[in-house]
Amino acid sequence: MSRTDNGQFDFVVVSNRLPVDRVVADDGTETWKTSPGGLVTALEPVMRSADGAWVGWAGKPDLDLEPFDNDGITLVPVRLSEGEVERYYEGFSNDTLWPLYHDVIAPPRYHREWWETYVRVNARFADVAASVSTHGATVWIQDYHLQLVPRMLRAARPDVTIGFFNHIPFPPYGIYSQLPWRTQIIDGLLGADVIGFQRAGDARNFLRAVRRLVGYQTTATGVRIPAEGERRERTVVAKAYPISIDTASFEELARRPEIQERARQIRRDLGDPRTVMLGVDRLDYTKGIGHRLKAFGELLSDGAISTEDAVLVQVASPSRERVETYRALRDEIELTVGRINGDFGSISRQAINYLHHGYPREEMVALYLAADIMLVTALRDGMNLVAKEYVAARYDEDGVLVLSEFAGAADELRSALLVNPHDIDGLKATILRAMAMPAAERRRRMRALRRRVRENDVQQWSSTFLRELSESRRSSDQG
Ligand code: GDG
Repeated sequence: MSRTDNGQFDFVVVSNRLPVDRVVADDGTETWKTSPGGLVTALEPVMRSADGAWVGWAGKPDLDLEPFDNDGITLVPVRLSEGEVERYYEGFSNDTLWPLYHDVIAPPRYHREWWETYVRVNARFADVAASVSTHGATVWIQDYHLQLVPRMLRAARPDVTIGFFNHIPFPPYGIYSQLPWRTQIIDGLLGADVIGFQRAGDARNFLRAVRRLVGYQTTATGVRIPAEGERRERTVVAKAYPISIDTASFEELARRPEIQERARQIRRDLGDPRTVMLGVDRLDYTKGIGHRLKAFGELLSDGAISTEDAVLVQVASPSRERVETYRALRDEIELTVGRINGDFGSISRQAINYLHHGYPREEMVALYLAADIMLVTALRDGMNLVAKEYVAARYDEDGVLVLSEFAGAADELRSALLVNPHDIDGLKATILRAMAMPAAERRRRMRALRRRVRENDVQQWSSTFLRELSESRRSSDQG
């Protein structure tokens, strides 16, 4: 695969955000820094060998930018105005689709103007993707912001092979059917050749919505779209491709002596309690941070644990702060943390170390190493990469992962202590069980978990998806 002279590429990734952040130096010069996400790590090797391009928004409104090169990858910016960011991104993506797809934990808001902007912006992404794709190119579209792009792109460019991956859950039909534009979204997605989901249950929910809304025949792993006019019958694959992390790089960081020293320092700074518990999440209502705090606070007030036994470190990285629901969540969480620390903390020791910051990955790994118990209590989560990162960092085969059954990761990480975070008594009992777990059981469980994250890392994920994408195209060309 190669790049042609007219700015077209054989492999094109399309996502809401480009995988870079703009950095403005003290002297005012602007540069771009690669944002260290798993997706970039997964796709970087493919991008380089294929000389691919990445289409997305640069993160600032009203920026007119030409395509540019960053670390050997061509980035193709899509311009969004201030109003489009408000309606398409903060509105329809993060205040309609996000809560709807996460079991309506927060109420989704339905606004026609948001939808209209979502359609317009999706059309712009599809236009840009079409203009940078060579004849017969492979285009991989990412996530819920861009669900209409597959159909729009297929209409403009029937020659390209189109993959779509949904990073968040796909909700049960009873919930999905609330969406006033439910049929348009299904039609949009069905423009793809392969639609990937995190869990088998998400794919099943999608297939049911297809049957109910457009009446096409489905199989266990796909949809048969009947011939119509000029158009031949074709099959769309819809199944689970659970995403993962760059396992080796987390383990490599964890083995560095300076990071291990930092982990020991963290424990000393916390006052060397017997048990350090850790939560790491974007500050999002889907992550169950409030449920975790409630369980921890009750264990302290019951006298089942004391701050001598256990402290909780909660990293809550800032997220979507312009959306009202997120501002309200921050207030609620910080009120709860303040109450618990006020009731149970002392001058020398706080019950909860609450950190509303983003940290470098090195610090995250030091935290993972410092934590005896990792608490992942999401109320609904596509996958939850934090759970996998904790496991990848624990090359010492110690540490206990408490994992919500509502996170996609629970399908794979069966040797974690699985919990229903709504069951506060159950969560409390599981935390106590984790605290008391004998070393041999911790090791047995952690070994099984580590086997899983080594077998299915993010390179494995992307190569499986892309292989099935090229096979699906080949079989529909022959069909
Ligand atoms: C969506 C889906 C799905 C967080 N704080 C810091 C930091 N992080 C990193 C974590 C992890 C990532 O961000 C978060 O990934 P999650 O999977 O936990 O959650 P979402 O952001 O909601 O991601 C999710 C994912 O897409 C992939 O498909 O698993 O279900 O919701 O990598 O480590 N990283 C650093 N500093 C921080 O403060 N460096």
